[in-house]
Amino acid sequence: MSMMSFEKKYRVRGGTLLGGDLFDFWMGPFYVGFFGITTLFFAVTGTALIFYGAALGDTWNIWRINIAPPDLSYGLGLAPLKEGGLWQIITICATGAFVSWILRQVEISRKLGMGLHVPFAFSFAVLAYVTLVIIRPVLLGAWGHGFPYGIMSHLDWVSNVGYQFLHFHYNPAHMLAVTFFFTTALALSMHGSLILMATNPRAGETVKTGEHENTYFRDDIGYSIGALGIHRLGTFVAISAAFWSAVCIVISGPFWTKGWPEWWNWWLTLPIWY
Ligand code: 07D
Repeated sequence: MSMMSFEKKYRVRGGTLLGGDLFDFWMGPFYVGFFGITTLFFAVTGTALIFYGAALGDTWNIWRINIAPPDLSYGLGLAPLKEGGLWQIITICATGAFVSWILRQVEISRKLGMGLHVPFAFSFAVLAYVTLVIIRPVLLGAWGHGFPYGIMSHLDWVSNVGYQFLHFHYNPAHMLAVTFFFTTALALSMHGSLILMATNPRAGETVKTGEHENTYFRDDIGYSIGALGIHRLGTFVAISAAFWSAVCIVISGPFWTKGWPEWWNWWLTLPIWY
């Protein structure tokens, strides 16, 4: 089926979660939808507020622009715009845009009669963000625990929070998250290069098939996970990276207040040593 006739077949109304036929149309290649509109609203409002916040600051140096959360003394209350209130509204806008984007992905999947794998996977990235700016600050009792919006300032935040726990590399969930991030990069580079070497041959050579791909990996490492398997593995390792990232930061403070190296003392106190 050519792309055009396929599009005609699937570009029909229905499958929406909210709003019925409202905004149930396409603009060029883009599906609009109710949640496309809400995404646009939140993204434009949030971006405008970031510019406003930057204008209030003392620099237009892209690296140094900073929109900070309220002081800890505001607790979980609302702060004046110029004292963290902007950060609070930008956080609402960012969360609104990310959640709208997930729901738009759900609607597109439903229209196409496909599974919800993409929105499910993207939800884990959003979970990591929401954990940083909503869940953990709420558990700690102050919006001031969220990270500031700025390139250098958020890096400073990561460093400061890391050293509050003495040595963040000893956080077991951070270890898992980092390992899953690295494994994701390894798996994607192996998969991407395999597909390129099979399907994008030198001029004059034929495109190879799955047989070649499987045989390559059986010859190379003794095992081929297969065409479906590599995508299952990729989804698993990528989702796990974001999931353990969310865990590593939500436990830092709300559930563990000492240095992370100390957490490992359970190993030294195991009964097998006595
Ligand atoms: C949060 C993004 C979601 C994306 C979305 C969609 C936009 C932009 C704009 C809102 C999760 C699009 C987004 C369009 C939004 C606006 C304005 C993804 C998110 C929704 N660390 N560490 C991590 C490593 C050290 C520390 C995660 C490595 C030190 C702290 C990851 C090393 C110390 C925190 C990671 C290392 C330390 C982290 C981040 C190496 C400091 C976190 C990735 C090699 C001294 C953070 C949930 C992530 C976290 C986090 C990796 C070192 C501290 C696993 C490889 C030892 C305090 N570190 N780290 O989760 O877990 O992205 O966040 O040394 O809070 Mg670490």
